[in-house]
Amino acid sequence: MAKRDILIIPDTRLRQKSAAVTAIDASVRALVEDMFETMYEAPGIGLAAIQIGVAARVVTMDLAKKDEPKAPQVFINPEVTWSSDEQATYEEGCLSIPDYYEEVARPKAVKVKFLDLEGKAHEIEADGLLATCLQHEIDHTNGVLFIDHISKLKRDMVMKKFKKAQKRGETTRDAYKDDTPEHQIG
Ligand code: K1U
Ligand code: ZN
Repeated sequence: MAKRDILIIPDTRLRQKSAAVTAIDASVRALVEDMFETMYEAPGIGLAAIQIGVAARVVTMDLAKKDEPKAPQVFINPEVTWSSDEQATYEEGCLSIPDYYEEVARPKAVKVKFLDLEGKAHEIEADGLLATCLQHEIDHTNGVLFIDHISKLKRDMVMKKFKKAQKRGETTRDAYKDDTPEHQIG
């Protein structure tokens, strides 16, 4: 197991569409282990493989609360098969956009089909945080970021801030761990 570096915007790899997994072999199992180590250490509640630079349609997630036992979930080739007309708003964050949170409106409920690590096919109906997180992570597999769902004005501000940080050589999440004014938006 190894913790990997998480890509930060404006890294263009985050805009890549990931390829479907065709065989669930040792390399996929090793990838999933690395993703969980990276996600738990961040910490985050979800992670798509492209966020560690691997363009494969693999998602890890754990929505357990702090006082609950771990509840790791793996979604291979996840795909939304149905979404509700009703929308729900949730304040989202992204490990590839450190320390930026914004309200995003998405379908309140979705049906998602996916394979598990044994290659077994599932289809689940999700709402609440699971629906939000699944949509956020499936977006990653298609090169879409949550800032694509907010106003252009806000998105431009975020991109400007992270492009400036990149110019300063701040290309890892560690660079955003402090609270200096140049890291604040608005
Ligand atoms: O995909 C990612 O970048 C991970 C992201 C998932 C997500 C969060 C909120 C709404 C939709 C999707 C995160 O995990 S951001 C960090 C976060 O939300 C969190 C971290 C620690 C404890 C609780 C939440
Ligand atoms: Zn994200």
